Amino acid sequence: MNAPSERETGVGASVRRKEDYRFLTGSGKYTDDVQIPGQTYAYFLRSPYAHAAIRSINTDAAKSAPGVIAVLTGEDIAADKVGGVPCGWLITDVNGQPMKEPAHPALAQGKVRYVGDQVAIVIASTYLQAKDAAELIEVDYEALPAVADAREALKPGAPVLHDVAPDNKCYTWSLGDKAAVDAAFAGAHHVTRLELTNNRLVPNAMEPRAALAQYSRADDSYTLYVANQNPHVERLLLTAFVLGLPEHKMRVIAPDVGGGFGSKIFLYAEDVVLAWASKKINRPVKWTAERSESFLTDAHGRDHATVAEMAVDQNGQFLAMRVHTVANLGAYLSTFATSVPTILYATLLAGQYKTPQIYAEVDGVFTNTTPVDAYRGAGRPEAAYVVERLVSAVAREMKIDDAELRRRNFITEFPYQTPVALQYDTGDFNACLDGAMDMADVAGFPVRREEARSRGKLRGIGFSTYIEACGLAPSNIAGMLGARAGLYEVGEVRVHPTGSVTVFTGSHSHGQGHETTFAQIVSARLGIPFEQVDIVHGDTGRVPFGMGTYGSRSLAVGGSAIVKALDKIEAKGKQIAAHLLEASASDIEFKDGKFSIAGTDRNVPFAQVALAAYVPHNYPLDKLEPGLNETAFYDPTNFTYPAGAHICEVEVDPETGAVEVVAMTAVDDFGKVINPMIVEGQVHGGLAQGIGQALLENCVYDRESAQLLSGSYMDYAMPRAEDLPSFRVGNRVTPCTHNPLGAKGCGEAGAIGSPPAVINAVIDALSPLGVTHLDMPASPERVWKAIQAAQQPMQAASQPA
Ligand code: MCN
Repeated sequence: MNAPSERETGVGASVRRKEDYRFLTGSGKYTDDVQIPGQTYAYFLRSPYAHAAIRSINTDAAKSAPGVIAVLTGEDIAADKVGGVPCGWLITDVNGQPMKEPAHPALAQGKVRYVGDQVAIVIASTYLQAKDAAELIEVDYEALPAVADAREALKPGAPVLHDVAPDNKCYTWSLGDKAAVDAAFAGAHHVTRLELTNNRLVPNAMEPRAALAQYSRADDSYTLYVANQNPHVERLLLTAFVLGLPEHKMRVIAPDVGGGFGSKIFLYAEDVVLAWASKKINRPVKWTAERSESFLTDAHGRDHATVAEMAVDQNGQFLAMRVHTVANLGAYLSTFATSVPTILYATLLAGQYKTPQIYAEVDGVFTNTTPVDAYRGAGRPEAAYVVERLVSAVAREMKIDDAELRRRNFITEFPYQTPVALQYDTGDFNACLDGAMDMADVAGFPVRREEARSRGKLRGIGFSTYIEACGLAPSNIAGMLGARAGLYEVGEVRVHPTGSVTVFTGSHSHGQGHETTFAQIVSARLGIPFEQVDIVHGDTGRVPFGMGTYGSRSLAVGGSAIVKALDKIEAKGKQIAAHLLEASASDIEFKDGKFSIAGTDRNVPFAQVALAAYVPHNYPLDKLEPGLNETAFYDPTNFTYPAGAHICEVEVDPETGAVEVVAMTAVDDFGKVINPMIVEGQVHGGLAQGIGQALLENCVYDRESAQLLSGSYMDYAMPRAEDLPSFRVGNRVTPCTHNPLGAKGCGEAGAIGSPPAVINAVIDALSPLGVTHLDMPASPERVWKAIQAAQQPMQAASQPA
């Protein structure tokens, strides 16, 4: 393949991902690929009970099993005073008190609280030796009653997980003016009320979690290779908050990471145990999760039970919205668990609409289930689902066209201050809806519906006009809302003497193509070939302190930090060029890779300026330091607000309840786009996950025993290619007003906008049969039962008395 021309690699070009060569040829280097001489292997013994007291643990037989180097338990880790796994976001309860924050020991101490809780680590020369030896550990459990459902856990007499939270409540949190909302409801023409479940999901990254910890006695330091989305935060939590070490004594490397979807943002108990154990045995220790361990222990997503109401006037204008959500947090607080159903959820309940008053109340609840935390979209899919299901239900009940009702209520002027804290900077919601309706040929739908009917199929159409907040930052606002970390990003641009460039970014790419898109930005700005730019990420030993990747922040925040560093490179370059050209720096222009004196053809190319900076023979040393290497930290003033219109068409087989997505259209506004092909890929992936949530995926616990029933791909249905149509994807652009790229995030939008579009379409298909409500996933069984239940009253009514 010929090298692409410069024009084809600029900002806005669909450049093929440079990282794909190594991924597609099997040359990627993932944590499990790292081999360190003398490395040992760990197996975690996990609780088979959802809730039990540990009476005793006997490890004698395991310790003398072949190949075993150590067997360590909660007692050992407590004796070494290793701290518990911390939570990174403090939520303040409605009563003004801090949330309940129970200890989360990295190895269970006295009690286990979910199936999969770590009880012991066995370290041996091989993984199979460790696994075999674990079978010899005798744990005397006293089984306790367990609870998996968050609403059940709130009932009096429910099993109690933590002494500090006797009602199993971590917090009750609220946002908005309750009295004003109640008053608006009292005077409303119509109220629509829905009870919604947002199903629990398992993240299912392609690469399971893995970590390899190495302690060096030589300088009392640690190296941790870990499949993680934000290595600096992992290091900060692990050193300062858990192990009590100075940060510089640990290097965290997150090499190639095979997908995360949020589940690898967090500091996990396994990482703590491995780092601690590597010092204890003075050998490197490696652990890679088996897929069944991933099901049990990767932080799950969603799991909300919500009652949502919308008050409207006679014209369908929204007057107020009232939402109560019970959010399942699982057995312990994962790193960002507390922020997901609060700050990242209720602040998005305005959606794209001018609803003047909104009140939301959220109970965060402990249950005997795997901890729940951010999963692609984190809070925003839950909000979009509530808002968009509610809006379509209002349209149905008021007999107003779905699109028309949305348009009547769209926000059209910006900036717009919502009643739930956020200020949207820009957007054009009508433009996205127009685009999506054209692309989806909404006008032709009645004909398609009739044609489907002639084949015995019920065809439905569903809308979702979502908005989300991403580019997670700014630090001061996040701090006010309880974040225990900053949310800026860092970029270092290191120009080499010959003019090629290495960029060090605090963002982490685990499938998003940063090595390509960030290189596009740098090569376009410096006017150097795309191939002369390399992007480095994921190593605290090489990259300045950054905040990692989640909340679709990498381009808007991390990319902007790189732009700020490039600004400094250009400014310094101009001074060097002015010296070389014997001109004033204020007369120097930088364009197409050349510094020139304005209005003349006298210029020096970028590479010559770089060389002068490193070989400063002819250089203004009295005024300027040598070298061309600049770092910028960028903390934005607002979130970015991607928004769009998703339209889904389904066909339902009324005999079997099977739902087929026959068309899926997404027209989104991500501001300025760097690489349309990568963005389209991100949308495709998000849509697949959103459709998966709407129709297939469901994480199910047994109500009595709190055993995970959907613990493998035999029971947990992942979407496959045959479940998905060919997506129709378009975009509209309103540039973000406050970052230098004008870009908004795109990484989660597909998963946020699509689930309500799919369910609205299924309900639309079934509405002639009298079905008005369905929960996700709309599995054939559920749909069939809903059809039967809706038809029974009709049949009963037609029976003679
Ligand atoms: N981009 C662009 N123009 C825009 C917006 C983005 O060209 N206007 C490009 C970016 O430069 C980047 C990609 O699109 O290459 C995604 O950018 P962004 O929206 O900033 O999202 P992040 O890079 O921060 O990725 C995080 C986001 C999240 S939160 C989840 S969850 C998710 C997702 O990305 N997890 C993923 N997409 C994923 N894709 C893969 N393959 N694997 C995951 O784990």
